[in-house]
Amino acid sequence: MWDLLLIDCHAATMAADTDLPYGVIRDAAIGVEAGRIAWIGPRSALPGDERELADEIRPLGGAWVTPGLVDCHTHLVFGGDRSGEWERRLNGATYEEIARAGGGIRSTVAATRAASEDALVESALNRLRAMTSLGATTVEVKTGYGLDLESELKCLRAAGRLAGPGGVRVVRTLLSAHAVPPEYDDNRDAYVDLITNEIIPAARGMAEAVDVFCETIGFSPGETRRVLSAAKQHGMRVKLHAEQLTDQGGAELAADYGALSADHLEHLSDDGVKAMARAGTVAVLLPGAFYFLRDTQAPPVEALRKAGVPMAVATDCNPGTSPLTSPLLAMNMACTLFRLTPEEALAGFTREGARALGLQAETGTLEAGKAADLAVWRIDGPHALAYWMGATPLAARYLAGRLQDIEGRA
Ligand code: DI6
Ligand code: FE
Repeated sequence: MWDLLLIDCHAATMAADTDLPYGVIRDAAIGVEAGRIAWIGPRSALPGDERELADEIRPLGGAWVTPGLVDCHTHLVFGGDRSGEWERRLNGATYEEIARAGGGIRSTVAATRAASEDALVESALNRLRAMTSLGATTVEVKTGYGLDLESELKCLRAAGRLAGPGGVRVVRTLLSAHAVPPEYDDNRDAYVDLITNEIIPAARGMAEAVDVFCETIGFSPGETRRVLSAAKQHGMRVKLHAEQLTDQGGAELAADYGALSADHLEHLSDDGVKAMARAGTVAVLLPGAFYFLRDTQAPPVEALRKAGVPMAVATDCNPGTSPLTSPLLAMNMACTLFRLTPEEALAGFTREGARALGLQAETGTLEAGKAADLAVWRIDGPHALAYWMGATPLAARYLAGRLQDIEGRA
């Protein structure tokens, strides 16, 4: 006997092993037991009398059910924000003036260090609730604004505390190699030593993966290798911010290390595409940062598609380059700016987002055996999710079979 049977709905399963667009099942039924999908298929194929199959039957009024959305790249935990700085820039302040006034990423680092763990949880929860009200059930959260041992661990603890009140799965990533903090300005190597010798070992058991901002204004390929090697030594998975502003060969490097994903990729080369295809590294596309920076070089989507590289899409929610909390708007931007199809955009926020986190066996599609992480929508069809800009079509959200308030409070 199942705990719950959802009926009077259509399902976009996003399962990979079907030729049907979106893996659609019209007039579907979904049986849930112990938090997992016990059965999914056409209602007409249910293996018995509905009333004898489940303790509770819930009709969904013709709604569409998709996998709960997976936002696989966010920097959700940080102190302050940079909206004032953004306004000053639009009023004509130069980059130097902003930097001299302590602006930019360093102002977020200062605010994050100064914030209590409770304050970080509270501000991140506000942003998280915007995401969950639009269907997110799994959210990756990176550190990278603490940049010292204590502050990075504080951010990891804060991220871990989002899961319960947010009603989401949280996957934590250590991004201490996001920027060199001011106190190491004259000694970058010592900061990389701190990451490899102290922060990574201390973060073990809290962060699932280690990430590096591999970029001219971030960390060099050589520094990146040092950090990723340390992560591997400690049994952690790796991912990379690669080729966002310039081609550093980061995608090849990510592939060498068997990275879960390489993210951004605006300046990805053909060799980078090939390396990612070979290694099965997911390409995480982040159109929010592309838009907010008014970038003009889009990632090579057609080459990625041809090479069979899985493509995820995420918000990159961060105070500097992507103050974006809407998975649906990110999908829309992936279609308009990067020319993804609406189906690829939804796959990018479900199946491939889960793959980018190593969670493909657990969530990201509607298939028997996976967690019953579901988003229920009032829409004409799954293509409509990437269509509206600013719509709020979510009707309900389930995490491991449990109905969540759509603001994310359990
Ligand atoms: N890529 C970016 O664009 C930023 N971080 C990253 O890895 C910028 C983050 C910030 O300015 O706060
Ligand atoms: Fe990022």
